Amino acid sequence: MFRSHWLVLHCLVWALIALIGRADYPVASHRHLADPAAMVHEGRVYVYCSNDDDSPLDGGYDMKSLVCMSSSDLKNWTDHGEVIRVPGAANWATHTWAPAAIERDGMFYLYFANNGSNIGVAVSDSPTGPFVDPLGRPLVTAQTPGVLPADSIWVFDPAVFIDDDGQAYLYFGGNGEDNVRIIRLNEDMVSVQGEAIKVTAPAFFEAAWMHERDGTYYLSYSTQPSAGIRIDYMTAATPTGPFTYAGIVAAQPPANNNNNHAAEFQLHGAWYHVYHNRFSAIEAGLAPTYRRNIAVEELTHRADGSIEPITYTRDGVVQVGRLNPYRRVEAETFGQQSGVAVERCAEGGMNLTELDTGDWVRLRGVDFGAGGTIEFQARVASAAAGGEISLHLDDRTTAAIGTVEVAATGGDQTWTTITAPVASTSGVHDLYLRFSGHSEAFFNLNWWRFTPRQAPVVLSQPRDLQVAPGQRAEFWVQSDASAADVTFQWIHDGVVLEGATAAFLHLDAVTRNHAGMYRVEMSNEAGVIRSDSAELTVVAGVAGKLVNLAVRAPLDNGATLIPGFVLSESTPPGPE
Ligand code: FUB
Repeated sequence: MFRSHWLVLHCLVWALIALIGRADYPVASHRHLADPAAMVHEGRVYVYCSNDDDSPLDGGYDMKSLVCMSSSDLKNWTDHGEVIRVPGAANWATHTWAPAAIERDGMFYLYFANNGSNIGVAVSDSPTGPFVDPLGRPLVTAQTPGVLPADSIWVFDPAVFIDDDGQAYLYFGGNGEDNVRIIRLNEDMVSVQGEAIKVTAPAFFEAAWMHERDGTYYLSYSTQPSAGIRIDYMTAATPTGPFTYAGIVAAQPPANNNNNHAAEFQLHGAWYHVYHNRFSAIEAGLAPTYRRNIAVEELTHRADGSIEPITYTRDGVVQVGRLNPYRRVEAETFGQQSGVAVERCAEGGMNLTELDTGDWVRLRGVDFGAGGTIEFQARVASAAAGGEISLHLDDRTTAAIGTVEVAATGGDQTWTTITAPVASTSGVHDLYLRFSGHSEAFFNLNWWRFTPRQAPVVLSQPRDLQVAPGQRAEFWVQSDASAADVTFQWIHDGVVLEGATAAFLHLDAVTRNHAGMYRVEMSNEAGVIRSDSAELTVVAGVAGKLVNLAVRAPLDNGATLIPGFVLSESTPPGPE
């Protein structure tokens, strides 16, 4: 019965793959990841996941590490590798399931489930770790005041949230509708305050998650198998309730199985839903139960604050930003791939490895600007006979715009930078890096970049924003200048903003004093360029503005064209 069920599903998925052509699904196809938790920090979303590649294929969730992926555009994802492994980083723990992470005062706190038994916390000064347990014991156990009494509670699946007043909360629990728990965290984020609060959620199974929007607190969770393993939600006017059941965030995803786990997050003004299913494993012909993968969809809040149930797509979300090829691009950043693997790099971060002839990575929406390219640089290491990287635009079978030869460097972590001339390229393209070589695993790639032909230009201008008092505003600019050369300086109504020296400008909790004209100056060796000015209007009861309109249209070559717009959200009238 179970086998025939999977056979039907397998056939359906293959039919789907044939239909979707070049779909962007899932987020990371070179790994198996599950239980995603999102943290947005400085214009990127960091998604922390259970590392399903730790588990035996034929059974048991034996994950002992957590992996982090991040993206600023939701199409190209950077693999940061394992950010914690136990028991090394927490010697009392045997497992790392279903994490959650948050930043406070420049430190990052990662909460994880030690299977269903208890919850630990680990700390780092970087969102990508390494994270280490500061306590030497779990943070929350069944003995934590307020967790019991409970009927067979799973003390797991933490979600962490900091409210506007600075109070932090941990949500957790599983296996029964009376088993949701909320406990306050102290300001140190590694100790709890008082007793856990008991919350009842209809058909609650696991995967609690909290997001707040316009003063409404959304507690989402996975329902029990008998209720369809959906992501349902409740709302409240405070982070601790009382909660009222409000409906469905997302049905059981296609190509999934016996659990569902999701998180909601806001990036560049729009909302998203990141979840797991078993698409990659089914596609690869693997037993899928313990080999999950993550995917992202847009999340829409209706005018009354309720959530529009997720529409599952096979092409993911509209790209929200372009990739700048003139700043160093980590090789472990890509949208799609075939045959590659990642590993820790002796120079820091990760590098691409296990390359075989025919392997490739695809970078989505690479903006070469108007000025054209002159050279390609790559940081490579090769213990073997070397090989080559060829560069292709829009399709991996198009004529190469350049090819760089890689010679042996003396070791697979002995790095050197090589260059090759490229045909001048401008405009926005998908970029394929295709690998070939003279032996197996012929070289490793740490990073790459293009050199522009002329002085930098602004690729994306900051846009006008209308924001209600107390809301967050975010301006963003992109130039084709290389990261190493360029310096940013934001200016508000002619006044230099101290410390505003990044491509993003975040203004938390805006007041009317923030209103006015914003521009950024970008300087490099070639001179200074000035962006257009964008206006920030601070007004209570901002009229409803378009959020996340995307139009999908099939193209002749099998790809899908998705022009999209992301504007600021509406805010109901109210006092300042
Ligand atoms: O990954 C192990 C468990 O599966 C998680 O803790 C649950 O949420 C379910 O996804």
